[in-house]
Amino acid sequence: MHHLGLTRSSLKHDHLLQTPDTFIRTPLPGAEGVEFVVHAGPQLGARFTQMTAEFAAGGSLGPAPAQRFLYVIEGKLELKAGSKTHVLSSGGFAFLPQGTPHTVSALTASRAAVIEKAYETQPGAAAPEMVVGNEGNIAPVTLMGDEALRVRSLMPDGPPYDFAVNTMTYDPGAALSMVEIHVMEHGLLMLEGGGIYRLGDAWYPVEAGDFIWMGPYCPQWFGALGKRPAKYLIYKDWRRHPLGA
Ligand code: UGY
Ligand code: MN
Repeated sequence: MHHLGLTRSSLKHDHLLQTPDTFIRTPLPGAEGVEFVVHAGPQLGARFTQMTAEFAAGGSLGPAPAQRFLYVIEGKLELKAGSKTHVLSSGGFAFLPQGTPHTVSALTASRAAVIEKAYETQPGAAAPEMVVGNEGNIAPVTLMGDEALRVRSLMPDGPPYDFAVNTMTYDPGAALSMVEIHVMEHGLLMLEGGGIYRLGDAWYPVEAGDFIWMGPYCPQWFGALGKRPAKYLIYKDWRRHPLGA
């Protein structure tokens, strides 16, 4: 169905809304039995890559070119690193520091968010460590005291780590308390529900399955609509000086 050239997707200088009707799949080197939707990368102006990896059963990722963060949306992935094997199911996540030898293969047909970023070293900071967890075991924290807006931090916070990945869950009607404008960029995958996202000077209806990139200083605000909570996975660069010093 061609919808006469209409789509909710929109590309502006400081943001991208990419809706599933505009996704194009691509293979990537080293991966087998996996199709990728590359949502964000340097070609867009982003300083990280974010993709959705769609695995056939038995499919596997290639080596990571940088730090790698995985979040399982559905299915079951097997992660092998060092002498350990981990099984990640829905809500499972892993952080592999740059250069960590590992393999990721799908035990069943699966979908995962894959975020990769070149590591920015920090003089005096310890090396980052591998993390494996499940979102269901992470205690939520309210945002600015709003009980209707809950944040779960999937990455450790401290000098070794140069990015954050959180989930944010909004009860119906909950909203960010302010329009944010900040130096950090975001990669955002809508996981559940929907609402209205303000990006720059435009307001977009968004729903589960949509991806958003927000460049540095992109004005942003979200309000949840509907009868069930809205939830998204959100990446941001974090804890590094803008001059790279
Ligand atoms: O962490 C954040 O900057 C987050 N509050 N931004 C957002 O939800 N657009
Ligand atoms: Mn933000």
